[in-house]
Amino acid sequence: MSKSVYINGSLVPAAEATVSVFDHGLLYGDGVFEGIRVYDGNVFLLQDHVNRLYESAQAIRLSIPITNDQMVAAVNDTVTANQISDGYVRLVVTRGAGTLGLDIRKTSDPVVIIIADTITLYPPEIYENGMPLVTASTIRNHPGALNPRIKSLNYLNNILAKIEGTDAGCVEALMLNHKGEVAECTGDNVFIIKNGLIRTPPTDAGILEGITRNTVIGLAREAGHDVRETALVRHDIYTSDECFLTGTAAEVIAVVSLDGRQIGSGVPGPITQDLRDRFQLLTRGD
Ligand code: PXG
Repeated sequence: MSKSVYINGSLVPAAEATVSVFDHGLLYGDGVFEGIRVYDGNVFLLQDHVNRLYESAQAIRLSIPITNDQMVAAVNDTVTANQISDGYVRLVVTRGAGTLGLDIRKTSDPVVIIIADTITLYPPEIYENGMPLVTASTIRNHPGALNPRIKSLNYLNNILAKIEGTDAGCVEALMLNHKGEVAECTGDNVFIIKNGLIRTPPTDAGILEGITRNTVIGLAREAGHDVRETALVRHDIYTSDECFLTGTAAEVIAVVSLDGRQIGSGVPGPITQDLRDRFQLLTRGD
């Protein structure tokens, strides 16, 4: 079956879904996006992702040309048209084509793109054994420069940190904020557990407010855990009993070392495993 992509109101064959070389999304990273999972034909937490997309757009003064409800319907239609039962949706809104200059008034209408595809996950061994992590020297964007709460098309900050992780043989990298505190990873949020208390950096640490993060906070509280959003430094991770990451692609994944320091017993911990099981139950019902 050939793939079809939604672009500006219609579903077209993938090869015909094109944008202008003058699109400010390409020229300047001027746009916003979302990555969403499809489990068993259901687009997981679609409304939350669409809401975050509109908030990101609002923050960069990008007016999305369709309503929130139309966006939800368009995502579902694209998933159905591509017969995706387990996969991934990429929602992109660019500023649109314009002149060679930064002025947003000189751009035409924004372009809305929805791609439904398969997803590449971390290798299963990393889920079984846990993930080693390194701290990148690239710090997370200063919130006063480009707020990490905006899921913008400009991901160079994350890409530079990811390169450092890859160079060190890691699939993720930890990013600190401008104050030297723990922010997040390049595409995942961070949690630690110490003496049963679960902690994760607050949104004002300069992070994306992850939808998986918020879901896992809810699941952990339901399970009777105390979860606090507090500033963390690397020492807190080095000395934690358990550490894990959350994200749309990763779901819940254990971290077993940071910068060569073993975390806890060096294997995925029991609370992490329980939260992973609860998350899987929520998404897949098994
Ligand atoms: N931090 C950052 C910087 C992210 O980009 C997360 C945390 C986790 O957020 P969610 O809402 O997913 O729990 C992200 C998410 C991709 C891709 O293809 C990236 C993300 C999600 C899905 C796909 O690069 N980033």
